[in-house]
Amino acid sequence: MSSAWRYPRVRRDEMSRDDYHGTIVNDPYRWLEDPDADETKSFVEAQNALTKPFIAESELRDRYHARMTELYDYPKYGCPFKRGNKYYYYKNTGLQNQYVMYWQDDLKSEGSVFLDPNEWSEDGTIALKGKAFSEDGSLLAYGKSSSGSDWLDIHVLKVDSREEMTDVLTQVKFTSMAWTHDNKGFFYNRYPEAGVNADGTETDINLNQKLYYHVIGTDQKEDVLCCEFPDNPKWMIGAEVTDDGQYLVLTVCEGCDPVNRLYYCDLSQLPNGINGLLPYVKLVDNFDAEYEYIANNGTLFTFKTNLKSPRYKLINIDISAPEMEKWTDLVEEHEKDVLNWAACVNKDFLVLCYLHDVKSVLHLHHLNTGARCLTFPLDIGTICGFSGRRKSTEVFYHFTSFLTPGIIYHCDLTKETLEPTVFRQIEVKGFDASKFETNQVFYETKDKTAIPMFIVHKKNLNLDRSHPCYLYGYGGFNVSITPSFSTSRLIFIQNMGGVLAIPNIRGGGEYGEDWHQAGMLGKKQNVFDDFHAAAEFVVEKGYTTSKKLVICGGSNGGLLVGACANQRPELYKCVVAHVGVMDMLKFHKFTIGHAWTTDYGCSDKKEEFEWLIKYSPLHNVKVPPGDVQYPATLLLTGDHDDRVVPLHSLKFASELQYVLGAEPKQTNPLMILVDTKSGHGAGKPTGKIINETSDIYGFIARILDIAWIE
Ligand code: X97
Repeated sequence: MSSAWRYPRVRRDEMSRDDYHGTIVNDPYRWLEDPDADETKSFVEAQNALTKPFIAESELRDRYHARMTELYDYPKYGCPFKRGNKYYYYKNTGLQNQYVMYWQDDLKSEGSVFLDPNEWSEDGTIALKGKAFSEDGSLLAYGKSSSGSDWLDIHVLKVDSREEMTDVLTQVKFTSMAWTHDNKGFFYNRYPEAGVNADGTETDINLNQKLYYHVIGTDQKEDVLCCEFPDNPKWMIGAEVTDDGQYLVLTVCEGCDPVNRLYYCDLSQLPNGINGLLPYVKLVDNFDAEYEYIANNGTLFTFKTNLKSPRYKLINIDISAPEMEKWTDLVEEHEKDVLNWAACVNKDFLVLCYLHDVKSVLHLHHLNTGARCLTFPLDIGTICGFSGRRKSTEVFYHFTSFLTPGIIYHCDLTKETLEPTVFRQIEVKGFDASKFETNQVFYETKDKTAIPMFIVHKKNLNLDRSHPCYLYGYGGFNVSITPSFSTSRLIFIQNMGGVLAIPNIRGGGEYGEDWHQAGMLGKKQNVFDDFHAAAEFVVEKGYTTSKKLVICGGSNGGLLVGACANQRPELYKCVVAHVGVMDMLKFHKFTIGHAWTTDYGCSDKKEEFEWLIKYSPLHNVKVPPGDVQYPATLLLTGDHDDRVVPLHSLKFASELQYVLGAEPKQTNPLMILVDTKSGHGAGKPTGKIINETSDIYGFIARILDIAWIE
């Protein structure tokens, strides 16, 4: 490989600096925070002009693209769900940009197309995001989002005729959609200030979310403001109508922690209907715990909660006698497993999904006593989809794992035997699971905590340090990384001879709220230590060497790999950071970044500034000692990413190139790829997914000098 790469000249503004509690911190690329400035646009162009040819010159990139296009071309299905008297399901025939919604009269008949987002744009960049059928199933409210933005417009469809109503609601983000059972309208959330003319390229902070009620057939201007918290601009409002239609349950949160206030409103007691701020009753008026509505029989409510129960449990609260002393446990917290979700089905049953050492376990319980009736048989893997309702007698659940593309099970709960049947098995032509194996190991991290890790590779692998390894992590926000099927990673394993390693590092939800809390705020370094230890494990056991070790992460995981590369450049050969949070001193100033202070803290506070400055990727780039160089780096972002705004990656790329780019020993490239009409990930069209994964593995192949294995 030639010596240093010729990086674009990037202006440093030495006058841009901030005073954090007496510490002056330079911010020389502040000008990159303006996405509309010509200088920013030129920067992006110049960077893409360096990165795109570098990847295009990777011999493997086009083969990867062809293989991915071939292998990904298999029909994908979601669980059927019943609304009104129809069944609906999502299906992608293989390479369609967006999943299509189908409907059918019964499970035996053929489905036909009900709603096809592929018709909304040529390039598949308009996606369906959120939906809610009216109680009688006659109307569908659904969200349309463009170019991957979190913003959506809500539209309404007449189900029978599939005619579009004139209703279009704008300025909508992080919304609920909850119909009143009279089918007249629904509750949704809107940002009155930031939402005007926003398209997802702006970076304006999202504050003062409000809850509105929209009556079908009326103009959005007439919508009724139902709930707002002007004294608490960060609060967000979740709204849900109970199964019996009588109550509106409000869950108020102020960020990403699993905690919320809990309010309700008896909709049957509004003499003039919904015509103004709702007279809600406060059941819980603090952020001590999370409460999620599961079911109610009149005034007796069941909630899923983590109140003094980091692994979650079900409790009953009679809202006619709401004193906390009278709350009772319906299903107690498990001693080890985490209660992931719960659903009420078939009148008085509950389906409970637990996580046991990062693998799903599914049970059926009685709603009235909480007692368990049965455990559904399940392989080792994840329940990634479920449908079932209180007023329905059947459930569907979708199982997946590293080597199982998907199995949808159906269970008729009226049958005595309760034997689930395979409703649909997803097949990938050209994929033979018997050639691969998955193992779960537990390794010891810096402070001796045991961390689980999944390792996937070809059968009979020699542990001779010869294999490229793709180490993926997330490590935050109570998010659990569970086994799932990935065509792109299987190609890496099969055709690039790779090993996939996924450690379930702290900060995630794999073992409940304790696991999450052990990797946040002042303990965030645990997350990086767990990841470094995972890397050391795969090297020590002979799966790979540091020279062939690639670390990858997206979003909070982009922060993870950025921080890890800074801390241990000698341990990693290559870093792929997707839509990462890189400026830990300023993330709270843009779009919804303020919601992440629950995990990260905030530089406005002196103590928390001290945590953040220690690991912020942007602020910790240095030339490694001796002859060590910085890992080859590929940053990726999208111009419509309004979750983690692109400026994080733009500024980090600039700093990497400035600090390391002129070092003669730095032969590993430090590059960034910025996609257009692309966002944080949700709703990404298949064509873009295939291009992006081909670029990433093309980059990896060029860095690691990997030859294609047929
Ligand atoms: C978010 O940033 C989501 C932002 C909006 N949002 C909240 N609370 C949520 C929500 O601030 O959607 C929430 C929902 C699920 C999980 C966590 C929070 C909410 C809104 C209304 C009612 C109830 C809850 N997220 C993080 C993210 O994208 C991770 C998970 C969701 N990050 C990007 C974190 C750092 C990088």
